[in-house]
Amino acid sequence: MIKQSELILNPDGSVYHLNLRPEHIAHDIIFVGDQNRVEKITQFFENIEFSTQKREFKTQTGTYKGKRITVMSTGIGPDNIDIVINELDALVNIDLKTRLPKEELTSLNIIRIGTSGSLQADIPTDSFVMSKFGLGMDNMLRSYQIDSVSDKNLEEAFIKHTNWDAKKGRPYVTRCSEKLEKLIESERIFKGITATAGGFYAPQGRVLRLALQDADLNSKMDNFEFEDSKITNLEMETAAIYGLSALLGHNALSLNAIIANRALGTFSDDPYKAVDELIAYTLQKIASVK
Ligand code: R1P
Repeated sequence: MIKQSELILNPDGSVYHLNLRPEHIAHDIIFVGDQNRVEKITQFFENIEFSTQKREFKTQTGTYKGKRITVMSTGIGPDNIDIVINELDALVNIDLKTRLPKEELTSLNIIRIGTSGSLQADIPTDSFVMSKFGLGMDNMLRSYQIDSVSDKNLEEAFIKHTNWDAKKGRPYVTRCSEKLEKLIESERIFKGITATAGGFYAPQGRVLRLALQDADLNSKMDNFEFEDSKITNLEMETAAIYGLSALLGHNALSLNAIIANRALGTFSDDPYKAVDELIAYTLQKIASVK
């Protein structure tokens, strides 16, 4: 039995941070970072059956073209992803009354629609990127036993190429769900490795008043290549989502609208438009599976 202190439930039986009970979520889930983006997606739904918010975790469940979908904001960063994916998994794979893992497990389909900066000059602003791999530089996943889901060869190649300082912990690499990759891919979507940072400024090479541990890291990332895959973009959630989903048996895919090009130093003239287009594209693909 999982102790009360380990799986914390609210008085109404909902999971601690997400404020959700099992009946509140669909098995197809869209993650966004920003809570204000939840309704940008659910505005297209025929109906919304459930809505709640606690802290940055806003959830709405409804129906789009006959398909039940949950849209949820995760806030920023891998630490939030640890909370969101564990609590979602508890909703489907732990009996909250007996506090025991279920014998029959459910796999959720989780698709992140995010915004991100491109590291490659030839991946322009307003394009879409699908993360085939998530390369975690954040260490969150390292608290779990990850050997079964991490790509050691890619990890090693990245560590060697960047001369990665071991004091920052060992980067980890996990792959997207092949099932969702096939469902969503098309010619208009760039594919590659998404690097996930545990912060926004120095962890992504930004300097305001503090010097970087490795000022050349972003340019080393730009020219890293592994079996035809390059690091396309840098954000703060994908590797954590892929790693925890793979460990718990869920299918995950991360899509990003590119709103900045870090290689060229440019920013989209209309970042909202790119995100709206990616939302429309993703919804249509999810609804196509009956
Ligand atoms: C940082 O500004 C946030 O924006 C990006 C990063 O991953 C981070 O969460 O993604 P979202 O727009 O999806 O939040």
